[in-house]
Amino acid sequence: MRILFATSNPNKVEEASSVLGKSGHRVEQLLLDGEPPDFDEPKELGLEAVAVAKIQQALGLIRGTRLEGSAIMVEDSGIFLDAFDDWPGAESSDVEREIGLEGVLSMLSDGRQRGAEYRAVAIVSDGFGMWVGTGVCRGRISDEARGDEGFGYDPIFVPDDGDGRTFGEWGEGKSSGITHRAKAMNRLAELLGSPSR
Ligand code: ITT
Repeated sequence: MRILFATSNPNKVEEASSVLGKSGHRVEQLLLDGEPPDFDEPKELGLEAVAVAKIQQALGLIRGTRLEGSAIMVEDSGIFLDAFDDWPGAESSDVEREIGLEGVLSMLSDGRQRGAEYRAVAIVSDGFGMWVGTGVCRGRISDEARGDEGFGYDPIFVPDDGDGRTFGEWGEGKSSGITHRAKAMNRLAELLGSPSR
């Protein structure tokens, strides 16, 4: 199935394409007039509500165009810190922009617990059916930023299923199937079944 991914983040497209490609699906970034769509995101309501808002807006934007009826995908994700009661969650990109990774590290510097997890909620819809896949990648926040692969919080996130390196140091780790996004995409692949529909 051809799936148009409504996201502004090329890293997400690459990961989704690699996972869903194994099940025969083709993932392309949804561009309207050459640009990824911009969504209103009710971040205070959490990842799932944001993902639902994004898919509704994306389907609305393609209604009446030649893309109507296409399979559209959206995904919302974030990092959840144990020490701060699952903050920043859906606000992860804002926090990253506002205080940076050094800001996050300094908030944890007074001996607070360093457990954390990435979570993702992905939705595919063709305007009739709707399929939802979720995934969690458990880990901890490193003492310092290490590596420059990946994006976002990867230089300070050490996955439990890895070898002690951050995702920033261990780029292949992002394609090993252990990430929140890979798990959400694999679940979607199960739900979507064979690509012949
Ligand atoms: P779209 O909304 O356009 O899809 P985005 O990057 O803004 O792209 P989100 O709103 O879902 O995506 O925000 C996700 C943020 O969570 C992202 O900017 C990072 O700060 C963090 N994040 C999520 N998944 C991540 C990953 O795999 N590696 C590193 N940081 C991640």
